[in-house]
Amino acid sequence: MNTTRNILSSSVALYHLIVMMLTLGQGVHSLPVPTDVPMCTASETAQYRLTFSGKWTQAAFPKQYPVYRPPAQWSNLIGVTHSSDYHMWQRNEFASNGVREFAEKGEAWTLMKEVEAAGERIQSVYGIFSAPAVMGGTGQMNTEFEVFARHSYLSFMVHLVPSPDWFVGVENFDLCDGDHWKENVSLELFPFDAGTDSGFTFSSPNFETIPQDKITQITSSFPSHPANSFYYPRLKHLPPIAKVMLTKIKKTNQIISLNSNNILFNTHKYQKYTPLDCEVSVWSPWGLCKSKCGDSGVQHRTRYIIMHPANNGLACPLLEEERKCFPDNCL
Ligand SMILES: [Ca+2]
Repeated sequence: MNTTRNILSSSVALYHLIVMMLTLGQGVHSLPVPTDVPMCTASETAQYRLTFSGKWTQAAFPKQYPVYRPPAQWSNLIGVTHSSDYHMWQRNEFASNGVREFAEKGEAWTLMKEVEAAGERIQSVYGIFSAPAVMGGTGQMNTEFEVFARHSYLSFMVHLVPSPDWFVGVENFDLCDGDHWKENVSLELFPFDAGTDSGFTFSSPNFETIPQDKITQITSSFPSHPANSFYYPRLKHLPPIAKVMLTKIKKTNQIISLNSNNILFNTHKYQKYTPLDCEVSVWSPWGLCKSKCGDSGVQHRTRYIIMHPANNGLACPLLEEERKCFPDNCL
């Protein structure tokens, strides 16, 4: 209900802060950077257009798909351009407080303060940018950013709404390739767990993880618990839940129209529809044995449907069973 409004108002505030920080960031690129990685010898700067596409459909992710309060959607995108010694987030490492707040609530303030502090302290961050939220599981957001030879790395995050502490993103992607800038890059994105909230499903109530876990990738079999919203034991791999396209553009203020026909996503690896098998409860205890005195009778037990099948998943088994019995007490 309020989520949409909160996302919108925070995105407006975010732009003001970003403008301020970019202003503060002037001159940062002239400061020394570490020399333990191959230097990027490409021309000084390059400008990119980033297109984020949500692929979070009910067809691909039928289990517990959030349809209301709030429906499946994406937060703002928060991105950073930086040198190799900075990490916005890293798999198998602990999330910072800023990453935690963003992964849990889509709130970017603390994260942006951390990025700003890193820029001042170790001169590893050149810029921070954002793209507006996507109101739906599918749909696109676009933004542009600039990289420098000394700050050629991109990292970003987008929070899944609703979710306990789940996000997608890119960690330390180098746009420089020796002496030139990469022209077109498309990356498939998969969900990550920030390790700070133990909720299993998209709409789980807050449940802080104590002690904090490391950031891990969520797969169709991990966490290995049937209650998890991404647990699909029939799938070897989850389909990508989002994609990002990075396209080098001419450094002008004109909007360059993207010819998306030139960029081939590798969609054929994945089924469009993820089968979801029926899940039923355990059997109830056997009921009363109904019979006439001296005769054998029948008794019943039942079970109920926990999850209805979807997309050609296995149908539900029988929900009621009967067997012969002999009454203990004959009146
Ligand atoms: Ca978690």
